[in-house]
Amino acid sequence: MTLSSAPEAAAVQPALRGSVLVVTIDHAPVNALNAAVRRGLIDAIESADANAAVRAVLIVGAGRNFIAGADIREFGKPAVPPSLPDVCNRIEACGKPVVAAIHGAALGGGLEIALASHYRIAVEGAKLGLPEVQLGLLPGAGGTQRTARLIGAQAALSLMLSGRHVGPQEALRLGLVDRVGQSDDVFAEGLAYAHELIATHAAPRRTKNARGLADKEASAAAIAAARADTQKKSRGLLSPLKIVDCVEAALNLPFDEGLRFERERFLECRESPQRAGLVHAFFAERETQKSPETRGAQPRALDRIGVIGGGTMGAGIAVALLDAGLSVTMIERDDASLERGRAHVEKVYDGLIEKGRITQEIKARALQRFDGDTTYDALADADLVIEAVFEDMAVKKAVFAQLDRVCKPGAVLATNTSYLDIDEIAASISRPQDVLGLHFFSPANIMKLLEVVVPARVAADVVATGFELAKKLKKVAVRAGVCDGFIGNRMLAVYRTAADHLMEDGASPYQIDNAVRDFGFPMGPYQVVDLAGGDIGWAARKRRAATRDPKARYVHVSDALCERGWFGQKTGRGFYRYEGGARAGKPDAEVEAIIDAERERAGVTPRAFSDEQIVRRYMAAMINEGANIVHEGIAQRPLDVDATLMHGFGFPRYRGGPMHFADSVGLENVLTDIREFAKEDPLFWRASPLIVDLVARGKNFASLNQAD
Ligand code: T1G
Repeated sequence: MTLSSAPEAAAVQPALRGSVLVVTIDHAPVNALNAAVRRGLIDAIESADANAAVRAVLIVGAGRNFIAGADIREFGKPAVPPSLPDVCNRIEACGKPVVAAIHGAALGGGLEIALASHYRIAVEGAKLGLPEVQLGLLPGAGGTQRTARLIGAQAALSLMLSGRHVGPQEALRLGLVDRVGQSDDVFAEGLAYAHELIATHAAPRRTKNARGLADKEASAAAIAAARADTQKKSRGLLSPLKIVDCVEAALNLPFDEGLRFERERFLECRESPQRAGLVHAFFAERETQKSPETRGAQPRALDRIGVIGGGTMGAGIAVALLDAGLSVTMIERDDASLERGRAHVEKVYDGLIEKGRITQEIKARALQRFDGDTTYDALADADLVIEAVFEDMAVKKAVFAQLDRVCKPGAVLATNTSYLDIDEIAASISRPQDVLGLHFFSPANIMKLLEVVVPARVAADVVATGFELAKKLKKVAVRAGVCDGFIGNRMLAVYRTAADHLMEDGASPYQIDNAVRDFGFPMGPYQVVDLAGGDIGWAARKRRAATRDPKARYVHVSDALCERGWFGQKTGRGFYRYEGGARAGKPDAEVEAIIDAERERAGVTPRAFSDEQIVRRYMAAMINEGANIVHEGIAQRPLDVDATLMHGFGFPRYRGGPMHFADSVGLENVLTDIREFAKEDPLFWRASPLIVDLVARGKNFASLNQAD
């Protein structure tokens, strides 16, 4: 019996090409720096130093990227030597000139490897950056020390605090790279550069000796400015201020002490719950793209798209499609409505121009791909049609009847409905297998979340088409089953009710908003109501009135405000007063008087709540409904709920979403809270069977996230 098996290609492949040792990193899918790659790099550099025939070293990545960074999947697991800082220090200490040739991503530890090299060349399409801050970390392999020395404190802080990617030309201007290749053949460009260095007898040029911090006064000023700005903006995040401290250490300490300073702070960040939350968010928003349908079916064509309706949603969806380079035909019922629809689209672009986000030219180019019509016949060759008309079943069915009549076989017919029964819409036409829910969030060209709602009879390739569209629109798509509110709005209704109960029991809406903002949301629930318009929730409550459990507690405060026409910002007052059209509202004594009257009517004796008590109830309600949604199969996994709440409802990313947060506080503790609250209101606080089962088995939500 032969034991041979195809040797797995080594993660790092050194090969001598003349007098250049070419070190190729080959670790799919993105050349992340796992233990094998780190080991292979050190061995390659050792061999270069030991071999007199080697006169230069060239480091290059196989596949589409140089190196994507440290292997994020290793965090939280026992460290395996060699550490990345050791690898970088070993590269920098090499006795032969080391060239890093960059294509695709050189991010985080990937850029740190390049910075530890002596010379750097990038080719078109390369993206360089230090995005560790987006993972709750900081560049922990010498990046804070070398980047500041190479490009100066201000540029280094801008790069590390934003986590943004820079292209080859900007990298050249900053001094991150020495050359930009003439061709996109990264290997040839890198080899040519290495030969040139040999021919000119170039010595190793160590970044730790770079003089970017020579102007101590300017550097100190840049650090002070960054610290002040970060204190204002970092909103509870741990790593940004530590990045500033590390750059200050680079200014004031010898290199090796600066490395030690950086390493201590990196480890503090790596062990923090914020890193765990942000890394979970990173993987969750990629895992949601995987569903049984996307694994098993090919998407249909997506070249010509129709949008029915030119209102706020229709226009926002049209802009999202145009921004993705797609062609859009908008259908409205008559010329005047169509003109209004086009004006809505133009208004979105003009707003972005006003903010300096885009140029007139980008708007003009986008509008070249936009046309409109008042007859459905214009959609005869559309690949996909998305309707965003009035939220009324009869209106939607009439639209789908027209689409059924004119659209070509195989066209995907999607509804943007927020809550109507998509199975009922699908059953109303001859091709239910082509009907899908694509639930955008307003403003549709900005909000990343797209709920792909899967009716019972839809074809798998239609669902795959919905996910493919999300990828083109650079949105986070989450698969949702059909129910009232799908995933996000269904949860919102429940945790908003929990807030209403707190309000009637004694907490003011202003205290609730403040507590929720301190938890990390950008706005509290009552600020959200005032922004979106209280009339929307009012209509939903009236719609649900017929099916609401009469025994369920019902707080009338919101209805009382709506009955007065106090819908929020658009009417100048809601829960808050917006004097002179101000966007920031002020608490309103009249609202508090209404709340007192409602408490009296309900026979409630108000009691005080701490912010911590408010957040525990708010989160317990959110987590419990999220568990029900997973239990019922409306969401595939807890991580799908996390991605939905983070990308559509402002859940703080560093907490990883409600289900990850529940695991971090302990599911048994959440269940204990729910059972405690159920003593006051057993109907509202019914523990989800999923939570009861997981706690009984000593499991958590993460155990349900494993790829099936
Ligand atoms: N580690 C492990 N897996 C990674 C990874 C990483 N760094 N980056 C991507 N993946 C996986 C990803 O989960 C997906 O897996 C597949 O690769 C394709 O990813 C010490 C500590 C590189 C621009 O933050 O920005 O270095 O779903 O869908 O659109 O200072 O991935 O196929 O199973 O995103 O072509 C810093 C993170 C790490 C870069 C490619 N680096 N990655 O985009 O593909 S911390 C980052 C990205 C660090 C040091 C510190 C992008 C990309 P699967 P993808 P893409």
